[in-house]
Amino acid sequence: MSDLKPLIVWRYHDGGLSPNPWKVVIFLYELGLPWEMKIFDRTDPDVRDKEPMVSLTPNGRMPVLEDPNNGLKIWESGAIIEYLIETYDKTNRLSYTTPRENYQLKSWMHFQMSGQGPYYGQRTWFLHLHHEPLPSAQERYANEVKRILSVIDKHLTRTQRHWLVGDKMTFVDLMFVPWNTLLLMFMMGPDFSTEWQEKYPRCWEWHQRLLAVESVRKAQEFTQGNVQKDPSATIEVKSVEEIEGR
Ligand SMILES: N[C@@H](CCC(=O)N[C@@H](CS)C(=O)NCC(=O)O)C(=O)O
Repeated sequence: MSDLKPLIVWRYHDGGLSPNPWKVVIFLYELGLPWEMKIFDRTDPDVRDKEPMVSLTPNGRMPVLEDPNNGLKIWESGAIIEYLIETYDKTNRLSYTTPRENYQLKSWMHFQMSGQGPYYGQRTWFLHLHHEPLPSAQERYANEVKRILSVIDKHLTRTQRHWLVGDKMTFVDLMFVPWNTLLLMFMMGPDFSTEWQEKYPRCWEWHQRLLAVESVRKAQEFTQGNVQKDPSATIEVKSVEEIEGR
């Protein structure tokens, strides 16, 4: 893949912890692709109405991927990951082509995109960003986070497998990592690790297995390295315990 031109991932200037761009970075490392990151300044109120954003995405949310090897521009992290797998995982190392497994992969991919991402995002919003405290909304999304973990835990318990689909790590396992990593950082707080291990042990072990994967470690180092390099963009959040009065 050394003759490839570097792929470009766009994200906002927001401390680098945005889970959806982070998710794409895992795949760029995992597939051994050359890449670079470009950053939009979200303090510019017109950034979404100007070039290059208007040609990249109609939605104004990140990530966006540009592939200079064929001129494609793709938005929505799930679509980006499907593209990377279909284009650059030529040996299907991270996927299956058999119909049963292929559609199971799609089911987990859509569950990550429509279940985990939005619910965890709302948990973050109502805990740290909403203009007034709304304990009922904070609680609803904390319960949804736990429900998502329990879905994964029950599945892994029932199948007695290490991974969500089949008997190898696939792209859908990797897709869940950034949001689950952020759970302990600022969505549920570090103390939640005890509840996670006790109530959802299979899910906890699966997440630990994923954290040990080289591409996951590299993507996390890259993400956290951005935060350290750029203290002005670090997200300042109160602790979960402080907000919930624990
Ligand atoms: N479903 C979209 C969600 C994209 C999204 O919400 N991205 C966040 C960063 S993780 C963003 O751009 N936020 C900026 C904003 O809300 O203004 C995807 O997975 O790509």
